[in-house]
Amino acid sequence: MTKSNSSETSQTSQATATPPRLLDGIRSPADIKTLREQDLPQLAQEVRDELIKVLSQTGGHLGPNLGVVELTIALHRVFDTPRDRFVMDVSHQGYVHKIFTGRLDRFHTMRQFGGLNGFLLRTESEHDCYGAGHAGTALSAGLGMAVGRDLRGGDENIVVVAGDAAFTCGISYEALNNVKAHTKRFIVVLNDNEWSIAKNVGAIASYLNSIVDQSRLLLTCTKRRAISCRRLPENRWRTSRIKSRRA
Ligand SMILES: Cc1ncc(C[n+]2csc(CCOP(=O)(O)OP(=O)(O)O)c2C)c(N)n1
Repeated sequence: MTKSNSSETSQTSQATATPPRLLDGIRSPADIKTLREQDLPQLAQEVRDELIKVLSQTGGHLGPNLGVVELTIALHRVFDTPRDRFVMDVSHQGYVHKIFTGRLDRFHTMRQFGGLNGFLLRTESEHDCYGAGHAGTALSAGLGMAVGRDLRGGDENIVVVAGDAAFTCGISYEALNNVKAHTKRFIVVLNDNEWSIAKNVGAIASYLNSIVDQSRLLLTCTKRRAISCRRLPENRWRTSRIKSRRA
């Protein structure tokens, strides 16, 4: 090969070389915090690509994890596991959390013999504070952790992530009913993607849809000040209550 040929080849290979992934630089949640905000969409896309690439080989909970990519990035930017605790309902949506907590290099072993577990698992990582598998347990488990923290005088955050189907489980209501009486610091993220194993049905699902739709409308109203928020039935009700209290 002549000198000019070899330099052409190296230029071509430089042009076609894949740029390094941001994802490969994420060894722990601390690395997510160092990224610039404008790089986060790229990170999210790389995570989605990784999920699709691996899960198309191993099987696993693809949809629930594709649905929490941005949410998991946000949680790890704001909170500090393992000090703070993420309690994910069912925990089938914990794959992105696994990827961000030092398990990317083993991600291809997901649900294989001797490989990563398809759910969060306390023996797998210090970042997994609770392993589930059953739906509906996260709020109760998280509340127990919050009460324990308060008794100990701790200040870590307990963050429960529960789907809209998890919210239809009886023990979720038992926990919600007890939160106010037992702790003042309890963070619950309702991940309402309108899906359970199939499309979610029932009164709770319709109610959640209606409050999400209302808050979207309210946001639109707030943005476009020209539209009067008083058009919202809920708001009209509130306004009339306020008026009657003032009268
Ligand atoms: C007690 C119990 N019943 C049923 C299941 C099967 N199951 C696994 S995931 C899931 C739906 C979870 O939906 P949702 O809470 O909305 O979370 P998403 O998958 O949408 O993130 C169900 C019913 C289970 N794990 N545990």
